Amino acid sequence: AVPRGFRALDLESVKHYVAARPGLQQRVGPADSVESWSVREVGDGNINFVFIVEGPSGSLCIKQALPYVRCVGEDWPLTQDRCRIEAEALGEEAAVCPAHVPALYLYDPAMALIAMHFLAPPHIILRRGLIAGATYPALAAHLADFLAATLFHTSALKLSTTAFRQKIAQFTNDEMCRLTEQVILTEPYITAKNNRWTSPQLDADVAALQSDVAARVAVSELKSLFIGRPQALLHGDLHTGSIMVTDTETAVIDPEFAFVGPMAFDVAKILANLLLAYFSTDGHEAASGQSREAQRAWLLSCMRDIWSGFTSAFCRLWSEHAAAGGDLYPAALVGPEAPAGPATLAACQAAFLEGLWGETVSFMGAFVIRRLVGIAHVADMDSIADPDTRAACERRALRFGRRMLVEGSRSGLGSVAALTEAAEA
Ligand code: ADP
Ligand code: SR1
Ligand code: MG
Ligand code: MG
Ligand code: MG
Repeated sequence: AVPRGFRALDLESVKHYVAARPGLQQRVGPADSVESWSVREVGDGNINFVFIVEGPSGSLCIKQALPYVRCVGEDWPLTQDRCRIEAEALGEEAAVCPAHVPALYLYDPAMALIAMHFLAPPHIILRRGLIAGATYPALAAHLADFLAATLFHTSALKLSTTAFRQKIAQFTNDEMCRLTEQVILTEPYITAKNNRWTSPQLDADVAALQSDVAARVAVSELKSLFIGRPQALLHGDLHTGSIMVTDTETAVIDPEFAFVGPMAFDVAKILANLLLAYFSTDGHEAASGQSREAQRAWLLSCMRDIWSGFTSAFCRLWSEHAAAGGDLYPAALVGPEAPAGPATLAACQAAFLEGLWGETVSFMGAFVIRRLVGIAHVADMDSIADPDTRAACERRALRFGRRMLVEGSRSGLGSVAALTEAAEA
């Protein structure tokens, strides 16, 4: 149900909303200057409305969840509890990784709204920067730290199993998880009215995917992981549209899909979206006549650096907490005082990372495929105007996506280096 007292804000009413709340108003300007404030709606995501309010003292970002999916309209109702999830997830992320999360100033449950720090220009959505041909030297290290901190500290490697189960309950996020199950893990593999693709160029490719038994088996296994492997509090939608960057800073926004699920889901989503950017570069090169060779090399090195930086930082945290960590690998088994404790810990970590890589590759496949065949595409591809050029990029991505989904880390994709090499082939 829509919360009591809820009203959708517009360009005018958002100013008065801010002006009436001293904690917000003082960030923008004196209350009597409100008529001079400027407001713009900048929401370019699929789901919500985002306002930037600017005045003589500064600025503020207001994000409001209406009771439906923005890109579809009122025909697709969606829980406004996603705003609570986003506020609470931002809090969890900020507690362990404040450098890479926008500060949250207010959560208003009745208005299904959050107020947060405005990531001012030159901050840009990473996907937009990549489409323009940019590279970001600090990105891989920042994302590696974000992934390691958020995934380690919210797992039972760090928490007691009691605290961990409480987190599962707090972030059940049923409707948002069901949305993911529908649009990522089901619809691309069947005939569904939401699906779209570059037609007629990809018609045969999509028909082949939708009669591909091995792909259906693989995506069904992923759905089983998605619903049945609570490992850590995930961001839940960690694509390149959920990251704002400058040359030196990285901020992760939009965790409204947060839930306790398989760690591979977050790791794979960012890697898959970098790979989509990689496969789109031929199209941007053709349109502009400017070489994307250096960006291509950077995109693949960024994927390698995210994986290696994440796994190093994650295992470092795990080792540092081994003597007094969570209930999953208790000190009595793996702590420095336990007989063979350090050797046991190293073996546990190696087994963990091997399993994580296999799941990551398979999820990457599903994330690439859904952006080519499902309801929500990526601007990396959609911005390639010529349909034949676009379809050529998409076909290459679709084939590689299918390979990742079905083969996982088997047959030539056993490491991130092997995967990036195979993507180039
Ligand atoms: P959705 O949930 O609909 O995807 P997002 O949280 O991704 O919404 O926000 C949509 C857009 O609003 C982003 O792509 C970005 O351009 C802008 N935005 C969101 N949060 C901020 C922020 N804190 N600072 C600056 N811009 C933001
Ligand atoms: C209606 S599908 C919307 C998609 O956009 C979000 O960012 C998620 O990726 C979701 O699957
Ligand atoms: Mg978004
Ligand atoms: Mg969102
Ligand atoms: Mg995706």
